[in-house]
Amino acid sequence: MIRKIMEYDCWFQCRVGVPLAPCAQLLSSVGLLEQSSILENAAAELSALLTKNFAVLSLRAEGKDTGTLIGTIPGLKARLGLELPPTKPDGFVIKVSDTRIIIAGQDEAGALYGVYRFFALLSLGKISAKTEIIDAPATPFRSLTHWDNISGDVVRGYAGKSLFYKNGRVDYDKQRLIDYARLLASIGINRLAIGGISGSGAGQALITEPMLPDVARLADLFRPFGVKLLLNVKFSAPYALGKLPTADPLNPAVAAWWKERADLIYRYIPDLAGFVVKADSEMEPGPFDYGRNHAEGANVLAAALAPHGGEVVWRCFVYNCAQDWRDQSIDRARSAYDIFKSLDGTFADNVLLQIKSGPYDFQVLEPVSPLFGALNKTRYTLELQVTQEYTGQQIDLCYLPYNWEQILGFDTRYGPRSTLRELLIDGKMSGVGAIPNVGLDHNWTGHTLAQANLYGYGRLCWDPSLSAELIAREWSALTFADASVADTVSELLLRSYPAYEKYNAPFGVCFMVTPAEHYGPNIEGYEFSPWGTYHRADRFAIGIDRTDSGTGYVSQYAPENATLFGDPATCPEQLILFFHRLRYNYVMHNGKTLLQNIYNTHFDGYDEVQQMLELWKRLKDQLDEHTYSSVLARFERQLANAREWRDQINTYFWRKTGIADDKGRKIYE
Ligand code: GCV
Repeated sequence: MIRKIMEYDCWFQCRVGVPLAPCAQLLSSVGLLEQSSILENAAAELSALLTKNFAVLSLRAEGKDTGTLIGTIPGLKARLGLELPPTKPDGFVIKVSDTRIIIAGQDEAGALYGVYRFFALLSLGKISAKTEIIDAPATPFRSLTHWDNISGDVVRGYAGKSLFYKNGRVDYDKQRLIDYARLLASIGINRLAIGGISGSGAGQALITEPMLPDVARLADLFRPFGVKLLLNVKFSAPYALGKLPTADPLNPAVAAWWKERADLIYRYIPDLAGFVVKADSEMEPGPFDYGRNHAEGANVLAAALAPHGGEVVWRCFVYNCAQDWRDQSIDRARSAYDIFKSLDGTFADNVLLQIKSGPYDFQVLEPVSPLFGALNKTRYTLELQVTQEYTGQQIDLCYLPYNWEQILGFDTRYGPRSTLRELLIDGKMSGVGAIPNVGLDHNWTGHTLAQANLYGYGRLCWDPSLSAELIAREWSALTFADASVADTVSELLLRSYPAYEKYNAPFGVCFMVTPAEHYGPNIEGYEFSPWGTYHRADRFAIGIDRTDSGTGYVSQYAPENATLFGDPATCPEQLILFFHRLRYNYVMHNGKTLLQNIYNTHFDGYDEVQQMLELWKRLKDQLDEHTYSSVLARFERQLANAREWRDQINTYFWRKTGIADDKGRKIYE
């Protein structure tokens, strides 16, 4: 039987046919003894989902202790004397017995997360008569930052227009946003930043009175789902909006302006989570404009938010984007560490530094930023990119949790338990933020299989020890009811990142992508430009020497890592060109030269995509026509893209070196 995928419903597909026993009877009423908007929503969500997806009539029973009982652990103890094991904030307990199913949160949000987890497990056929689960998120801050402009365009968006704005106004489909809130809550996301991030399209208008009522309505919409809003604000607001002559953070009038503005905003949105700021980056204004440092910049906003319990998410993506490419003494990769490390301990307690995963910019193969683990007295978060800017723009299949698993596994070597995963779990890192991949496309993400990236992001924020494979299997099974289809889809997901790595810029050299647009190859597109991302290939060699005889970047890592990366013999080869300038005849671990490895990976990458496409074609008779053909069309475009990468890269190096492929495969002149 072909079951049609409702692409709009993402991981909430119809499950009619999945046996509800042993608890079918208990699901027919959903009891709630406590009152709060989140708990009421949790109960409403469960009954609605059961009715819609399992076709069982599940009635809400407010004020009653019936079949499936939803509540908080303290509330259930007070009302019914139930002793449930305590868990962490946002955590939950699920307990199935003969007479009752209990879904109890440590707090209200925890109950909601418990409901969605219960529903997912029920959909997967994993709830039994004895199920007992205690679960809690690793970290309290699990956020998404929208880069949507108020014009309705989405910066680096590949799934249609903005969910929030149209033509310079807050303008949205309310049901769509409720459905979005459900998706977010179901994977544990609890912060959502809105307002554009860069340039004139930024939504700084959102913090002005004509628009604050609109923002308040958005906050109302997300609140029952446990999602608090953050606002992207511009450092220049005091003069851009406030008619002050300056935004100097040490000027008392500027501090007073931010305080007044925060007071105003909180009158509309009392539970606003805070601000997100991109300063001194890519032409954005910032404290450097006044000779101030980034702690001075962040702290003035933090002081304004502190009385309201708000936080400042201050991005560490700060670098010189007006670099002279001739000048080899500047290394953009050094920037975040150079600027922020020495400020450790000078940020206010309600500042969270948000550090991009790598020192450059979400490249396919890029080392983890040396700033992780290096800050001891400052709260910080990891920044990832779910939207596929450099990873195929939701045309190419590229399953990002594969890469995030490696990032989380990176050992900073600062003391015991020093992988990013452990830093997060132990609370030394304060959370995770990312740029989402959604828009108004009916399937949310352009490429239907890119829904797995959004799902995987939330699941990893919740539990960073989950494997990419487990998440792929879980998402596939939730989305594709047929087990053999789900298996094939998981396989495709898991093969996709390594394939993408192979046909993209080789061995961590980064930026060989079409400038500005960032899709498809342009080998020298960034070479003679001000952006600071060069590979400096010549006839003999390629890459940047970032050892101490070069830019010294490698010494920003803890000594063990500096030693590891600093020697080509021990440096992970996937990243070797990020750290070293190597001659083409450099012999790699497999006994082949660097050049031959570049040729091989590019031929292989294309072949991989061809095989993935063939694998997808095998699903033709098991999928509905729309899902099948829309994904097929993307695979066909991906194959064309992989071919372009393969041929442009291989031809480029063949022309530079005049050294042929040892297998004699076709390389164009
Ligand atoms: C919104 C990259 C993107 C920019 C983005 C920037 C950022 O440079 O290309 O579009 O700006 O990252 O993270 O702020």
